[in-house]
Amino acid sequence: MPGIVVVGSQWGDEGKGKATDQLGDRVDFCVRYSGGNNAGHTIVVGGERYALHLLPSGILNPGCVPVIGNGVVIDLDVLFSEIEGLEARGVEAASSLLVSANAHLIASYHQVIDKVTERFLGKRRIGTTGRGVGPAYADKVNRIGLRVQDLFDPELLASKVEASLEQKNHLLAKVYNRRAIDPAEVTEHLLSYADRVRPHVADVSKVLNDALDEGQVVLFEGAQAHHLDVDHGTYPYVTSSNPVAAGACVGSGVGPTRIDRVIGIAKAYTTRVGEGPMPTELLDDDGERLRQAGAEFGTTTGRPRRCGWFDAVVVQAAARANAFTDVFLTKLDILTGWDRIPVCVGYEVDGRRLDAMPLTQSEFARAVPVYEELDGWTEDISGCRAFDDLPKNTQAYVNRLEELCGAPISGIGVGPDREQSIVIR
Ligand code: 2SA
Ligand code: GDP
Ligand code: MG
Repeated sequence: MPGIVVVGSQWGDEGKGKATDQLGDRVDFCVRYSGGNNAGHTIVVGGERYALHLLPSGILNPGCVPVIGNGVVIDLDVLFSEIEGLEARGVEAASSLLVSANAHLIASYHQVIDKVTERFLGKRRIGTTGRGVGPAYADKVNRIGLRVQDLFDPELLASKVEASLEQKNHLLAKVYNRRAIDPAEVTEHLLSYADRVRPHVADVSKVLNDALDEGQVVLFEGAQAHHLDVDHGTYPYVTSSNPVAAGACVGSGVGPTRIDRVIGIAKAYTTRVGEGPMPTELLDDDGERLRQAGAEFGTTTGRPRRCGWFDAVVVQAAARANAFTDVFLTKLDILTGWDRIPVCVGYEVDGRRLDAMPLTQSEFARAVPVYEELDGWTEDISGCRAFDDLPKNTQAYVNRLEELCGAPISGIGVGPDREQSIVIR
């Protein structure tokens, strides 16, 4: 199974970091293919917690080559402070890192635009992470983006920054009442990284295709999730890239026939951070109880995550569009202690019963969940390492979710640590 994609099946923070890290000792290359440092992927090894934003989670496994593909937007300040942070903790992060020459850069002005736009939107804001990710992708699509390779052509970089800022400074002054950003300062700052970036730049598409030809294992680590995808998600409340499994091909330069396995990561309940519809959201004490039990706060921003019951309709849609071969179910331990656990199996929209997501976001925003209630359990399951160790009601919960998701559950997370997992198949 040489080409494997890990993808979020809900609205992010399902535990993709942990799942990726776990596969890591069998993986030769670990590739980030979309998003930027809006992501926050947490890995816990022997009680030590690592939060990665830009580097692939496989980096904690010696021998696994970390790769940043062309589909990623890179904030160089974050990249190098992440590398330094890991090295200070004894993780050799930089030596084998490969970065695509075609990946785009996040400049300081992208962050400024991200923040002022959100403020300007007011009630209609997206709830972004404020890291400049959306504006960097907007420049990419507008063909005024800065790429890694531009760091090695200072004149080209300077002219691109100037061109991009001409428009933006106008907007900042006239619409947002902000002072102009100096293009020379931005260019100089970016160029200060050129010598450190140079040794990492590679033809990522060629490296990965050669590795796959040799039978090596390449793991593509999705950031965010299916329902945050700019094409398939709950638009406009989405990120500005393609986290879906197909994005692994676009964002790294491998063809679809090279992907053998697509693992959907699904949390045993639902969370979302930022704005946008979430039918099963609990705005009462139950939501707070899930948030506290699951420590549901943004890994990047610290924002409280919105919490609710498992929405099988949402996961089913992701399973279909990403062709999940299997599902890794995470944070099952967090559900310990409830008498009954509701699971959303459909919606009611304007008096109609739906078994799938409605066609329009206007309808989805009005969707009222239809719940099926399953029996809960009280036993601590964090020490379980085999499916048969789980209490009967927990097994029944997993089995029902598997039926509803439309893909076999291949693993279960029962705690944040690398060791706290049950591998089923
Ligand atoms: P952006 O910043 O333009 O990508 O924001 C657009 C939407 O995408 C959501 N988004 C995320 N959702 C969940 N987790 C993310 N990463 C961090 C984490 C989030 C944090 O691991 O916890 O720390 O707040 C992530 N990144 C982007 C975002 O909330 C917007 O809804
Ligand atoms: P990602 O963005 O999908 O990688 O997820 P995050 O790292 O943002 O959030 C997931 C959180 O849940 C992190 O704090 C993980 O350490 C934690 N986590 C992952 N899997 C499990 C699990 O099975 N049980 C528990 N209790 N925590 C988990
Ligand atoms: Mg996260």
